[in-house]
Amino acid sequence: KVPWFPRKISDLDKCNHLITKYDPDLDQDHPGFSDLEYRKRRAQISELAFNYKHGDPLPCVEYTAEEITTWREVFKTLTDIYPTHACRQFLEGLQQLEKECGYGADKIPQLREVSAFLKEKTGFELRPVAGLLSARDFLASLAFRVFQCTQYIRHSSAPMHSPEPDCCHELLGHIPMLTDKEFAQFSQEIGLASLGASDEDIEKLSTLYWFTVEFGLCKQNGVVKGLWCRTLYSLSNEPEYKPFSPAETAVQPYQDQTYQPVYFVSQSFEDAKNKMRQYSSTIQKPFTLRYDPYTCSMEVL
Ligand code: H2B
Ligand code: FE
Repeated sequence: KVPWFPRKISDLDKCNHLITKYDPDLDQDHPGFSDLEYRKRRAQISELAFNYKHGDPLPCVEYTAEEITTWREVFKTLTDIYPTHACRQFLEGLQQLEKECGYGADKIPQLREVSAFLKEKTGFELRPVAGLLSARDFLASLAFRVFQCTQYIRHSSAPMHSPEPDCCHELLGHIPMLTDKEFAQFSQEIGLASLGASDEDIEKLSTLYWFTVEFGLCKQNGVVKGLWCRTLYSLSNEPEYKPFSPAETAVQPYQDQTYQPVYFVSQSFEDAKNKMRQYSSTIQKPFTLRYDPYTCSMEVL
C-alpha cells in the first residue's frame, strides 16, 4: 500500500508532523529546558506555525533585543568563516540576501521577505513550522519547492549550538543555497523521490539529504568546500572523506548530536544531481509523478 502523500500544494497543511524529542519542553539537555520564559516564547511562536494555512500571509515576529543579540553572535561567527570555508554558490547567495533582502547582523530576517525573494530567484517559498519536522513531511514539501522554516531562535545561553533547527539554522544554513537554481532543482528532486515512498526509502533519502545538504562537501578548484556552516569541523583534518555515491551514502549511519566522523564529497552540484537521479530511479513505486508548476500539483501517471 502506498503511503499518503500531498497531491497539491495546499495539502502541505497536513504535512506538519513534528519530532519533539529535542524540543525544550521534553529534552532535558536542551539549553532552554529550565527557562520557563523561553519556553513560553517558543510556544507563542509555535502557535503562529500551527495556525498557518497555505495562502495565508507569512506571519511576522517582533524579535526581542535578547533574541537579536543571539542572532548577531551567530551571524558574526558564521560570516567570519564562510568566505574561506563555504562553496561559491553559498557565498553568492548570502551576498544577494545581504544586498537585496535585508540580511545583516542587527536584524533577524522575516520569513515573508525571504520567501518573496526566494520565489523570484528559484521559485522556492517558505512556510512556517513549529519545530523539527518528520523527514517524510519535510521532504514532501521540497517536492513543491516549499521549504518548511522554523521562526523561533535558539536559547541565548548557547548561541553556537542548538539541538534542533531554529531560524539561524534555516536562514543562515539553508536559505543561501536555495537561491541557487541548480541546488533548488536538486532539492525538489529529492522531494519528488520521497512522495509515496516506503518508510525504509524515506530513511535512505533522509540520510542522503543529511550527507548532501546538511553537511555536504564539494570540490571547487581542487579544494574541498562546505555547502555551509557545519563546515569548520568537516574541513579540519579529523574526519574521513569519501566520494559521494548515493547507494553507499544512503546507508551510512550519521550523527545529529555530535560531530560527524564521515563526509561525502561531490565533484560538482551537477555530478551530485545526476547521481541522485540515477539513485531515485531505482526506488520502486507503482506510479510515476510529474510536477505541474502551473497548478502547483502532482500529476500521478
Ligand atoms: N525540520 C525543520 N524544521 N528543518 C529542517 O531543516 C529539517 C526538518 N530537516 N526536518 C529535515 C528534517 C532533514 O534533516 C531530513 C530530511 O531528515
Ligand atoms: Fe537542516
